[in-house]
Amino acid sequence: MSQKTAKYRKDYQAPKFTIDTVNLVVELDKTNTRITNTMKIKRQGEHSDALVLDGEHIELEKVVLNDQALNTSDYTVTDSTLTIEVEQNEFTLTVVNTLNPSTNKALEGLYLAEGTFCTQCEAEGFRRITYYLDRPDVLATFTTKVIAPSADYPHILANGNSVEHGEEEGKPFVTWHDPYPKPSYLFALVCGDFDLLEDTFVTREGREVALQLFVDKGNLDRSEHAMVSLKNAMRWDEERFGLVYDLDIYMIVAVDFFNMGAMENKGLNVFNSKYVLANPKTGTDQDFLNIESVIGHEYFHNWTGNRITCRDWFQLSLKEGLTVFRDQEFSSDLGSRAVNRIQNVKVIRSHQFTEDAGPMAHPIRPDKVVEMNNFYTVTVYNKGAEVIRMMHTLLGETGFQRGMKLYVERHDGAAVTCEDFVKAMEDANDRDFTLFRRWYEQAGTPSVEVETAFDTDKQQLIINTRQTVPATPGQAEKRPMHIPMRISAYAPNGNRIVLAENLLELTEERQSFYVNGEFAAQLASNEEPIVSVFDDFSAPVKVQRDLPEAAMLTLMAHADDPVSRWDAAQQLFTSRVVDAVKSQSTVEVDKALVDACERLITSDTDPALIALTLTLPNAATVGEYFETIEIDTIVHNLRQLKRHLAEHLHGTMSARYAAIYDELQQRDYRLSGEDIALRQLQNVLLSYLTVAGENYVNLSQTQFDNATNMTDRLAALQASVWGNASNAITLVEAFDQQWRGDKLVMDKWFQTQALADTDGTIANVKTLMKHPDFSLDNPNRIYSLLAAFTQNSARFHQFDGAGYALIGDVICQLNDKNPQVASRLISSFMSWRRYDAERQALMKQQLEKIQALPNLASDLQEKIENSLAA
Ligand code: B3K
Ligand code: ZN
Repeated sequence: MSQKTAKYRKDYQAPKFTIDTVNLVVELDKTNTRITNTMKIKRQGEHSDALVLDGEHIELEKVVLNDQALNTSDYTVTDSTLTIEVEQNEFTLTVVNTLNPSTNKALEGLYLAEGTFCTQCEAEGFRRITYYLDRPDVLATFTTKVIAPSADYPHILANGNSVEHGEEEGKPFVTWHDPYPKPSYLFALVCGDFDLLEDTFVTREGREVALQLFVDKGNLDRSEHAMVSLKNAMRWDEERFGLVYDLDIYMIVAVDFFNMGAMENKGLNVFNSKYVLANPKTGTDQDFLNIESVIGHEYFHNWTGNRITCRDWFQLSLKEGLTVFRDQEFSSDLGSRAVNRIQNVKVIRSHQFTEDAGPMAHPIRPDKVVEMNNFYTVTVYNKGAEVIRMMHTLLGETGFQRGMKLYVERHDGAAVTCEDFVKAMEDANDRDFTLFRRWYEQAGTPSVEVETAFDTDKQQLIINTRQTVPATPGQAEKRPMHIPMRISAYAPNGNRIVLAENLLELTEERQSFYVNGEFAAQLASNEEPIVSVFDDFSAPVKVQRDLPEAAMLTLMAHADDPVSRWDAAQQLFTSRVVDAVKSQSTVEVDKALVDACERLITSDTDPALIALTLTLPNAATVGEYFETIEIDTIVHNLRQLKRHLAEHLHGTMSARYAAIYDELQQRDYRLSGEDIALRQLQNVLLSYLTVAGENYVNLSQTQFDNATNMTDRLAALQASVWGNASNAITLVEAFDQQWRGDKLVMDKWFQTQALADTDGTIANVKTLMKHPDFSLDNPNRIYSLLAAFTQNSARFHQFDGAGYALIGDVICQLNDKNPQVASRLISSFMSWRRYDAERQALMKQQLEKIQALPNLASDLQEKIENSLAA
């Protein structure tokens, strides 16, 4: 393949031709699948341009135009296009081509893995199946006849409703028809042998929808939760968004070989089995919650993505930001809103802020793309969801839903832009979002300085703000953003003070706000209010503020908003680590902080919130406070902070741990909010106790041995391994013995060891790559062992460069095999300039080694070029 060149958002042109209907006949064969693709095509507008179809890694056999077979001189084929000079304005074109699904290890297009034929077309995989206008603004009605290789493949699936089935020359076939016009990226077919879980859902209009969940043989006992989640998602979307499912059948297939989490193909979702299969013995509470969230996400795409799709790939956040927002709301309505919000904030701070500060920084609607697969990022997805959430904050639920309704009315069945979404929100609410649009235009994390004062005479709160947006690649100059800032105020004793306004809108670089309130009711004459800003993380910004410790402790204990309470604690921890690193000393804990933690542990606060509050920020989050990331001292001080807290609090911690442990022992495992929260706290306490000293080793041992569920067993293993406890090896071996061969479960075991901070970690990761359950062909194994290792700040960044070399070598091996997975692994090298000179040199060396590969994949090429550019 020739190297790809950059595409720019500004160069968008409407398609020269459209395709109204597609008739596919797919004759599946392990090594030589034949596709006969008949398209009804129409010229768009007045022009005489040739028809240029996309096609890659496929063999052209024949081209037929209006029943007339073409000579090879009538068309031109390159390794990425098929060009045909056509005179007619409306015509039927049939293209016949072949491909080899067995050699497709990139898992893009049509591939065969462990006996299952499967497709993945987003973003540009359909062109690896047949020649086509493979772009999201060409919407066609698909009819797909799939002929299985033999009777060994009883389940033959594609999008829409099945309209015919039978047998041809001993081979079973099924024909599917999808009545909803769709872009090619939503095409799917699956063919294999599965166990099937069936159910039904009755829509609020009274229509019955058949629900089918296909899983690998023998896995029915792990599929219940996915089905329950699907039904919950269907109900929730009706109730909260008024959106109802449209086909008679909804199918989900779980496969073991899949590059990402799942794919929202119309009526036929394909899922990574990790986001379907779990029962209490094999899956953790977090697995169950992830399944609910991903099942919801793909289902919600049926409206936000499929019925209303993207005009071009620069608009990806149109569907992804919005759908992530919707899945976050789904999880929050069904479970704990506070816990969900805090977890989402953590993702932004530890991953998105880093991306925003690095060489691949891009606005949520990028302007320039080489390899589209590189733009399925935390920025497009998670910052994109924050941008939608800010609109929700500015408009309120009623206004936001009014905007949604107008958006759906206007654009159902069309391929549209982020601008169309913002316009619908504006028009439905009579608001002006001119400035707000900068969130779509500007990359980089805004930084907001906040100073507060109290005017005793006027009884008025004064809030001074200054916002800056840093320069990012290709965007030197930035303009101020429209930033919603939620605020609340408290007396020093924690009592809430009623304010005249709780939502301020920042729109200029510097602003002063004067806020009235019922101060006298709460404050003694010598007291000043304590102000909490960015409650509920109301904007994805970094806040700079000098707030006295005493005020932080008040907010930690008393802020109404649970996110702000959690955040105050995080700031207290972070500032200690940052100060220690900056002054080259070792972190200290003082009585005030210890007492605050002690009060929290013994309080009747939601145990999940206690757990989250006690979980220290990770090194990546702390690293964002530095220009040059001094990784050794950050890691060292975080470890010390945890040890100090454990040493001061082990008495309180072990008492609470024992109380929860005993309570949970009394009953069977339940996947209830209450029990999930208790297990979460129990297991965070266990991780502290394990570093408190050898006295507590028996706790992880007992919990591991007696666990009736994976949440407790894995937590015991992790506490022991990550706490470098003396029983770590025993537990690692016991887990291997119990679960070897059960690949999804073994992924947890790989990941736990990849994240261990010991001198032997790198050697161990290399050994684990030879474990019978490991394989470089399977993305899940690579993510659990190797991508996890890149998150191990202490060992990936080990001073001798051994961590870099390990991952660099793997990327080289994956370049030809699976570039999308290789590209994920290289992300951790992107911010090489943020580290010290020695590490910079070592990381750059790996980047240059990879860059020198013959046939460097465009995925890697784009990231390396951006990161090496000045
Ligand atoms: N839309 C897919 C992601 C496709 C990634 C292609 N490299 C899953 C999702 O966001 O729902
Ligand atoms: Zn999505």
